[in-house]
Amino acid sequence: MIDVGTTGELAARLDAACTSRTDTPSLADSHTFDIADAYAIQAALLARREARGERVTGVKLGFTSKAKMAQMGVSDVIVGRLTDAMRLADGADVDLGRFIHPKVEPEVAYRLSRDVDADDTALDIETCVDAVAPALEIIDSRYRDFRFTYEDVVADNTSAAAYAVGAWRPVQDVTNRAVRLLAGGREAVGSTSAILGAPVRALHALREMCRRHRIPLRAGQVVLAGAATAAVPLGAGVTTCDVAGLGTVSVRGV
Ligand code: OOG
Repeated sequence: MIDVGTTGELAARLDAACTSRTDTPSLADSHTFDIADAYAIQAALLARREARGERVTGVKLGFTSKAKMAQMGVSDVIVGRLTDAMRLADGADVDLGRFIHPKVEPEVAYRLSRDVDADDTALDIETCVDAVAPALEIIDSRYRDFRFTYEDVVADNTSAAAYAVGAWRPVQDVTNRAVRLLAGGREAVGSTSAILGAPVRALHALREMCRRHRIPLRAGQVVLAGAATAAVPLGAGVTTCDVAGLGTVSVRGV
C-alpha cells in the first residue's frame, strides 16, 4: 500500500499530464501499488477536477471485452469517472488539441433513474436505469504510447477523456445489436455482444466494482457500458457511432 502523500503526488502527476497534454511514463515504472491504491489515486484525481469546479456526470466501464481482458491479463472490468468537462453534445465540434493521442470507441450508454445504494444487496441495478442510447467515448491515456499496467490505467481514470451520448430511448434489451463506427475514412464494425456478452451485464459488473471501491452511483448519471469494437484513432472530421435500433451519435474533430 502507498501512503496518502504518495497517492496525492501520483494524482498530481497524472493531472499535470492531462492539463498540459504531455504524456508521462507508467507510474508502475517507479512505484509499487495495488488496485485499491489505484482507485485511491483515481479518487484523488477526481477531487482535483472537482476543486476546479467540474461536476461528476457519470461513470464508464473499461476492459469489458474478452480480448482486452486477455491482453491485460485481468478478469475484472475497470471503472472511471465522467465529468461535465468531458461531456460533448451530439454533433458537437471537439478540439483535438485538448488531447494527447485520442482514440474513440463506439458504446452503449444507460441513464440511472435513482441512486444505487452500495449496501442494498437486494437492489437490482436493472431497475435503476430508465433509458439507453448510443454513445461515443474518447479515451486518451496520459501514459506514453498507451503503455500501462492494470493498476496504472485505473489510476489514470481508465483513460477517460470525453464522451457524447445520442438521443435517449426507453430501456430495452440491446443484446447482439450491430454497431458501426465511422471515423474519418475508417470503419469498425462490431456487436454489442462484445460488451461482456450483453451490455446489461456491464451494469451488474459496475455495481460490484462500485461496491468494492466505494464509487457512488447517483440518479441522472450516465453509465458508459464499454466498447463494442477496438478503439480507433480520433482525427479531424466526423466520427459517428450507429447502434442498430438505437440510432446514431457523432462528434466532429477540429
Ligand atoms: C483503457 C480504457 C479502455 C475499454 O472500453 O476497454 C476502455 C485504454 O485502453 O486506454 O475504455
